[in-house]
Amino acid sequence: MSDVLPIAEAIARRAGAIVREGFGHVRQVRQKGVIDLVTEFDQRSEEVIVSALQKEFPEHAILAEESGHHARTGEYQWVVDPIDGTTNFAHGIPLFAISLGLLRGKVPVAGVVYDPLHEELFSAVLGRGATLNGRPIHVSSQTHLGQALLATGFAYDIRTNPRNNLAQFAQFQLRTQGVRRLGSAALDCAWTALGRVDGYWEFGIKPWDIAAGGLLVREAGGRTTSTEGDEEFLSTGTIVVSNGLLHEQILRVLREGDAAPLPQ
Ligand code: LIP
Repeated sequence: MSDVLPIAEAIARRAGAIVREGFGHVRQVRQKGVIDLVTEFDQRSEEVIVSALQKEFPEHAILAEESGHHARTGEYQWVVDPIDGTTNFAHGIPLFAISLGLLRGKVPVAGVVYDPLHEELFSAVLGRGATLNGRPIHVSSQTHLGQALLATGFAYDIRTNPRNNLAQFAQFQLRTQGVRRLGSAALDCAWTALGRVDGYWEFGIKPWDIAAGGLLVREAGGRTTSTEGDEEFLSTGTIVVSNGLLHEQILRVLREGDAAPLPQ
């Protein structure tokens, strides 16, 4: 599996070069939904990634955000977000990433999250640790939720879905050092793996947003589950990643809401 990673990293860098050049020069923004956007650079990035993966790994299936499922019969599937943080990218906010995750069945076994503006390439292979630009990374050592910095996001159906994360956002704001909304799930996970933030949670999230990032956190010594605490997180549409030390405290706030204890 470790021979897959350099190829995935090179593909992410090629797509990242296109996205980096397009930043600040978006000319085509299409509404995919009431909030959800796609630009010409999402499309171009995905075309480069999908064609390169099909050339390098013809027997692997691909699930890509913009072009959907490219079926194959084997056990391996790539899960691709050509720009995670499209809203940021379209508005000129410099926080977005390319995310490539490789699944064996339902289990993430390799992942790359690349922030092309800041030249930060996060990588991981199952059982072999996580790196940033080739150097090993590790989650934070924070044990107290009241002193933790978390991240979260809001799904595109926030205006109609009663489970829109606004109550949870308030509950965590009262119980932590703060909650950041970066606008990129892949970077929320990568920054947790690096220890920049201590944890992240989200509802209504897609596999292509979190497949690579969920593995990064596990391989950096943290924990990745659904918001119910299930290890098999990808099929649930929810995620909690943390440094592991805070995980049960985060799950408790999600479970108990306003009844969860406030920091002393
Ligand atoms: C985004 C995620 C973000 C989430 C947004 C959206 P996209 O992905 O990275 O965390 O809150 O709703 O799903 O659409 O920019 O690839």
